[in-house]
Amino acid sequence: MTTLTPVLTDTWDAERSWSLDTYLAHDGYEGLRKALTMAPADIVAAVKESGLRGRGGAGFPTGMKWGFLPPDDGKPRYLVVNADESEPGTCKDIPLMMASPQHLVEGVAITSVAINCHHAFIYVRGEVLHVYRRVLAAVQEAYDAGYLGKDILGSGFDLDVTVHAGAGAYICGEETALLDSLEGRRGQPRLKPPFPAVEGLYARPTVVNNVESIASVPSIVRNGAAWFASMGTEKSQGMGLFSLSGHVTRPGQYEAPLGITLRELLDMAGGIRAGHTLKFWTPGGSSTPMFTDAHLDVPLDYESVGAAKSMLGTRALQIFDETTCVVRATSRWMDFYAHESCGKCTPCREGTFWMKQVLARIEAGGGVDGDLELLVDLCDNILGRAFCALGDGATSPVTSSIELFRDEYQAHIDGHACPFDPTASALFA
Ligand code: L3W
Repeated sequence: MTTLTPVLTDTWDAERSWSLDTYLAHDGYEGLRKALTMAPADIVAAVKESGLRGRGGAGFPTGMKWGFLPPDDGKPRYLVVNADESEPGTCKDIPLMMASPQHLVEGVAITSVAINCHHAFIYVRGEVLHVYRRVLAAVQEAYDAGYLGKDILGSGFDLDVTVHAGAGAYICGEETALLDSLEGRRGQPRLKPPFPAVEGLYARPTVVNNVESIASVPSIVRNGAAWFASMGTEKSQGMGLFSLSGHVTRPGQYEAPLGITLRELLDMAGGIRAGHTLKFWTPGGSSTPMFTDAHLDVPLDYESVGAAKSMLGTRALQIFDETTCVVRATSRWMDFYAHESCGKCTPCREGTFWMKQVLARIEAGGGVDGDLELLVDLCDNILGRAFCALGDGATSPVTSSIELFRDEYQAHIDGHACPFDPTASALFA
């Protein structure tokens, strides 16, 4: 693990980095102590001023989201942490929760004080049993030490935290599907508005935030909004976890200020695997349009990546060298989207299934003239017409790969076979 801004990753290399003792030795819970002396509105104001934007993909301003809660009517309001990390390539929240779960638990406590919530939930992806156990243990340690439960740190503030394991569905990372799942129903997205901030869990005002967003809160309260805002760029402030995977010498999580470039990250990660060259990469997971070596110097902040016609997303940088067949990669991603489509809306349910079939036949050498136009047409009929972001996201690898590598698709169709040696890439079985 390499870091330019050791905040979220400050203890990752320490012995028993996940323990409360290690966390306390690194200023752990100083943020909560400070928060308990502050007016809740001042905590919200500090997070707004810091510029922290949602780290789960959309980049929505965190403090503004908290500010959307209606005035407190004395009835329950909830904090729900979206820990259902499952976007292909996205691997930051699970390592964070494994290496330093107390960052998250302290963030949950501070956020709960800020929004006057007395019952918070952490919704963890169900297949990853070890992370569920790790977070459960961290919450128990915090209860035992008086950071959670009744009268935390003698402040008179009560907070219970429930750790909930999902059942393993990508759709449950969509915030309203997550809420349905948490309520015990089949996870499918709800119509928005109302947004969860107004009507969320059990139809009560609810803040839903990503793990990394909440884990960033203690450092903001401890060090001040100006400190956080001094990192990153003017509109994309602070630091974040960048996950490098694929054909890179040292894959893993790299903590760095927003605005760093892939070229700089590759320097830290030992470059593309020896003897090979960069072909394409995703800036923020498979749902973000892909980039090529022409984008090595694009600053990885929300604005610059957007201006380059992609999205920063979850900063999941999946790196592919020249041995990788882009049709094969896109086809594997589509297998995922078709499998994970919840089926609620027709464009996504039918469109992903149809695209999976067309991509599979092109990959297998059975593509026909007109298939590329058909794929683009399918994307046009999903984008902006699906019920939630999953459908839109599924179109990104298709449209961007056809735009950037049309000749490669055509070579599959004309040659009636894939021109690549699948064993050379070794990434997609
Ligand atoms: C109150 C308003 N709240 C917006 C809230 C809203 C949500 C947040 C962002 O998609 C993206 C997606 C994936 N009053 C509000 C309001 N809000 N207006 O702000 O909302 P939105 O709709 O922009 O985004 P979203 O539905 O949260 C998330 C992309 O992330 N993504 C997905 C990653 C997947 C994972 C994973 O594996 N867990 O992170 C990657 O790029 O495509 O664009 O809270 O309620 N007026």
